[in-house]
Amino acid sequence: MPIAALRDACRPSSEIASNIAYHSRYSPHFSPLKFDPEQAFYAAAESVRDRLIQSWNETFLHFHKADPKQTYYLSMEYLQGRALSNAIGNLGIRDAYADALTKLGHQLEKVAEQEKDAALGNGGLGRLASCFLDSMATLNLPAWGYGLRYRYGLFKQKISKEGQEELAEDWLEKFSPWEVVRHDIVFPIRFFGHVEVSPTGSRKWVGGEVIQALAYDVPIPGYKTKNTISLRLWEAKASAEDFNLFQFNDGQYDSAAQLHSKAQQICAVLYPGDATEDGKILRLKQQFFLCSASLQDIIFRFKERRDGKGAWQWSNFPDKVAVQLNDTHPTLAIPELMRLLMDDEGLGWDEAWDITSRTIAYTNHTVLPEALEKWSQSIMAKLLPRHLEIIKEIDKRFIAMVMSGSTGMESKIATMRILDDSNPQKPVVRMANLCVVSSHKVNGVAQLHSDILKSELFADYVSIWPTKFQNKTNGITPRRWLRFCNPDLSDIISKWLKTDEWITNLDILTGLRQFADNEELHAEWASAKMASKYRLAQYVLQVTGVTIDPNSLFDIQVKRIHEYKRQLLNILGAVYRYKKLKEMSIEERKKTTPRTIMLGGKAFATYTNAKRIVKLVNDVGAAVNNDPDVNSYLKVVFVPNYNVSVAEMLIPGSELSQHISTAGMEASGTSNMKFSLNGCLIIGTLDGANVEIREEIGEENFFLFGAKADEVPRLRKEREAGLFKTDPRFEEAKLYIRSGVFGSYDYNPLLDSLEGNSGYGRGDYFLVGHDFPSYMDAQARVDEAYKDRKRWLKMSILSTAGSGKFSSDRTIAQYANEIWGIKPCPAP
Ligand code: 26V
Repeated sequence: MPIAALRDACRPSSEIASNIAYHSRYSPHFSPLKFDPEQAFYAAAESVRDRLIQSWNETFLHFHKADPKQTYYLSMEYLQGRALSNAIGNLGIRDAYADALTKLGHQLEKVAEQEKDAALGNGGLGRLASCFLDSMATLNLPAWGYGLRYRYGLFKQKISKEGQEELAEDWLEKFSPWEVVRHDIVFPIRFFGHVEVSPTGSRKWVGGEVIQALAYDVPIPGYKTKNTISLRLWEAKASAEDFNLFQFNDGQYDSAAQLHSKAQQICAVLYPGDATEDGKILRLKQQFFLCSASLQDIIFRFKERRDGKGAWQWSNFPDKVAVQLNDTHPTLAIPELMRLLMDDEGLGWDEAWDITSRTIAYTNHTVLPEALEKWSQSIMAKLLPRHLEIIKEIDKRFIAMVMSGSTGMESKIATMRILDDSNPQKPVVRMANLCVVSSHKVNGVAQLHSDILKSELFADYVSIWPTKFQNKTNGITPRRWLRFCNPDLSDIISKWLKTDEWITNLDILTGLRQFADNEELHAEWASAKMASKYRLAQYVLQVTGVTIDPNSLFDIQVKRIHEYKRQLLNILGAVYRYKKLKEMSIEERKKTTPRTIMLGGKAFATYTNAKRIVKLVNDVGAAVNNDPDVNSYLKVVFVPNYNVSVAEMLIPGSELSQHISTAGMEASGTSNMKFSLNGCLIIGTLDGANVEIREEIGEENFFLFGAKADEVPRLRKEREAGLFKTDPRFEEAKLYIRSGVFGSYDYNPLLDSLEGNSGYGRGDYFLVGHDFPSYMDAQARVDEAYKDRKRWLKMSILSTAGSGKFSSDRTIAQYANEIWGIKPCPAP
């Protein structure tokens, strides 16, 4: 826009517009020559940030004075996505900002799109952490998030002829307006070195390299409340004393700044490759960096709040502090808290242990063996010598406890203990075992998953600690995942329920059930869905060049690419559908339900089969979409670079979503909840939270197929014994790909993973072949149901109506009451 208009806006016709204009003049992004959407974004964000900082300071002060018990959520991942729309939505000033930006010649949507996603995470676990922060703030809970400030977020996915390419995602390129650097909050973090024993027998970790952890705070506003909490992200830096000026002046530039470059490596990327020993050390460094910085900060705050309050005791620490470990990545918090209490504060083992185990609780997010962390003892001995000592002592005492005979579990020690020395060449520390032994509560993330933890993974511990294990079914924030991403549907819901209270009390969505057959609602519901489908079609055209038809059924599967999530099942189904369409007459084709199948998700860079799947989806898409015989009945699209913002676009426009993991393998899934909440129907297995979604929305509204979790072990055994009888449709689909219809890339290695009879990772371990026929039958039921528009709309309304349980407000309230023992503390 012209600069003159900016000047006009400064005449305070609206306080917000002039505030934005003010920031635009003083922001580092301002150019006297232009005020483009990008400048408008930074100026608007900074003006919102001012408000956030104010309520944030007030919240902090209130917590400080009220001194309630407080929760600290430790997570290596946060998938915050964009913050502008979320912040103005939560603050209830969205319309005011839209008007103000209009005055300045801009459209809020376009301005908001300028923001880069903060993608400091990988998948569901990271997004869960972000949904939790939103709920903690909204429920006025005294809670903080702690994480790492990665320089580069999760990689940007580019799709080329070769398949997936990974590019560094420079989310900080033009700085993030949402973080506040806290130069006053710095803690030293030690690595390597050795343990010194004093004449009195006390131990101290000394030497090695010391890197500084510097805090960056990101304010997290609650929905329509003053409470604004913190996500504190640590950045690693070396201090000036570590810069060797003498060496530098001598021309030894690299060695002069050695510690600086080591510090930079720590927060460079999320999940650096760990194939090499150096890679493993770097990952462990990251984990320890998060744990040590956060605990030093927590202890500092604990002491600060006790200051001047007369006598206080360390034994009260668990009455003031709850630490939640988001999976095993922050497990080192356990030995680090022990170390800080014993070596720095002078407590004895028993007292330190009592405090630590009453403070820490652990959430398990996966039962996949390859994702259960095991750290080499030799690496730990080098990097964290004192922590390995402490872990060994915890292990020793645990064994003694079990051997005392009172538990009756003596024979199970080998699998239950923390250290695994079974391979003398490579003894390891089992992080999940350390968590279970040291935490006061352990929880899974959906009922089925929690049951599996109790009956399989952690079964032996249950007899020792029957009350330690809990379930906390995951949830999603209804603000971001319905109110803000799907305003049309939200307005319809509020209109029919005659209230917008569902935004903070999602259970009242059940009120929609009484209107499930109402034709007026059907018309409004359908038109909101259609508008979202048009928006999505435009987006797909823009990012892939493929035109899709909003009148076709929009069928979406978006999630990390992994064999257990079975994107292969989806694409084999699409291939079979394609082949059948090709064989049909024109008249027959006209009777089918036209479909647009969309897939998206990132494959871990070193996960070869996952990358092959991405390539296959793209190759199938290229063939199908360019085949004039069938492309008005079927399209297959790979949506590149799936992230939070892309999800916000896809989910409102979805009609069918695939959650089709091998039963027992998906701990919960959370996108299933997002789709369902937005009136999308689910085709899925009885896995993770699908089970509960189906219970809530009604089995007649869920397209179920596939083996059940308790059948899977037997089916695998049968497969290994060569007893599996394949379905001709499954063979046909594989053969069709092998025949080269989808290009010259060699798909044999990928398809071979679905053949044979042996062992983990081979012989169709994920049971794609077994579930294929029932999957195809379920897909046929989908096609039929879609033809009956009334029935489909009813099912869609009932999906939304039954999604109330899956609010992260419910999840967080349960954590607060049943694990953390914290209460709301609303700022006045
Ligand atoms: C991570 C990785 C990373 C390297 C490649 C292999 C692999 C396999 C699994 C994982 C999962 C790590 C934990 C995780 O992200 N779990 C997810 O947590 C979500 C929130 O609870 C839950 O909804 C998902 O079902 C679960 O997979």
